[in-house]
Amino acid sequence: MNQYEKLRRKIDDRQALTGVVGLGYVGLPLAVELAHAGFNVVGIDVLADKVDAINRGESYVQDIPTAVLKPLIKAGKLRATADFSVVEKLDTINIAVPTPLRKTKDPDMSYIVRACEDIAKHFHAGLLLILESSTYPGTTDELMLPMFETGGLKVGEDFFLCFSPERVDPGNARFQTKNIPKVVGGITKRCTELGALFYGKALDQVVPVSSTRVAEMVKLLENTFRMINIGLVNEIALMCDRIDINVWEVIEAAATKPFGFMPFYPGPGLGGHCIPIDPFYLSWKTKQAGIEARFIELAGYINGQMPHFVVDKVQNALNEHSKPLKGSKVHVMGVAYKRDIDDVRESPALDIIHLLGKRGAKVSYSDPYVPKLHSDGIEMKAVPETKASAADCVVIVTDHKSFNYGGLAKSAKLIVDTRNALKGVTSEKIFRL
Ligand code: SAJ
Repeated sequence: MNQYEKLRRKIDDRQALTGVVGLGYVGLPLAVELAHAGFNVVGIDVLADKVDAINRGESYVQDIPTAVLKPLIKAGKLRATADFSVVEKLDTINIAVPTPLRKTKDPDMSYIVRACEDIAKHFHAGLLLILESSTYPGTTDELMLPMFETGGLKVGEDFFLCFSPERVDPGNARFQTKNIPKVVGGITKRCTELGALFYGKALDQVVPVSSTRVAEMVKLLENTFRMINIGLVNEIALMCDRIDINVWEVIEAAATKPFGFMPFYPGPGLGGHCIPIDPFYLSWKTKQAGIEARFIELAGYINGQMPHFVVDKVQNALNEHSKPLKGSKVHVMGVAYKRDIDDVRESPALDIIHLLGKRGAKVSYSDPYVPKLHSDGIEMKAVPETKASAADCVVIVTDHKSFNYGGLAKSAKLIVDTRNALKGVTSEKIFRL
């Protein structure tokens, strides 16, 4: 029996010992689904505190309650380690490590390279290896394949290599790892077959594609689509502001079109660990191939201008009340990159706070999900939202559902609303995007 047939059987019988490298908001939910499907799963992470928390059955990922994790740990279906030598016993490995951007907007491949180097030390025939981290097309075949096709091992015969984009949307109550269709593409047909068989054992729907590059590109199209449409609607907001049209009313009416339109909403800028990042993995790669990704660059520019636009709005609102921004108290409502989560990565609130400070404003913030802000040189503690009424101007940056918008509309002296959180409330003191 060859490696393909052996591994096919192990996966089919769920006897394959499964590894997940990177136990974050992607890796841990995947590990849990694989364990629920009956695989024996070993989570591998370089951070000891994550490994220890998981082995205590304590979840640190929003979408995986401890009540779901603990029984799997108790039953021995899932365990975590920082020791990569476990790879010698594994039959399958999913890699879900970060792929951030460097300050120069170039891909930071260091996490993928380190994970692959750690795996390569214990690599062996018979392994199915699947990269899930969002990255540029060509990563799997150009960067990973040569690291594993060594010592006579042949991909598609002795081991199997795939790419499968993660589509986790933290906090999404409707779509979680199990019911989000899973795209997977292999270096060879047999790689794709084994990847599809593997995911099919744990997830509701698998979408095999013809190659790793197609699978890599699928993810980038999905997130570039969002980033560019957000850039478009932000530009529409700048236009509407200039010709005094309520952009929110325009979008709401346009969204009644039952086909051929998808609403996006203007905002204070583009935050998060996917949308502002992934498109620049694509433009970095295509630039090497001699193609300028002009839409991505333009949308990146427009989205990047929104924090400046918001601070100008604050300055103009204060001006209407004969107050200079310099020396005024400005209170920021919400600093997470989007509503009802605690993640501040790439949050436009950070840029807005920086810009306000640079122009001499005295800045405070409230965010029930972010008690302390310790990022990008900002060291602040959240204050209760009731303090907003003491500010000369309040700026709603993240429209958490839990904020008391009615109370704010009554008590605040001035409000700049970047999210239409005060939809339908008319008042001289409210300035909208
Ligand atoms: N944003 C706008 N206007 C919009 C939509 C978003 O300004 O109309 C801003 C948000 O405030 C945020 C940023 O863009 O700062 C990104 O928001 P997002 O809704 O795209 O949320 P993310 O970053 O959590 O994106 C994730 C992505 N999921 C994956 O990459 C697996 C994305 O593909 C999902 O479509 C998105 O969640 C989602 O739909 O919630």
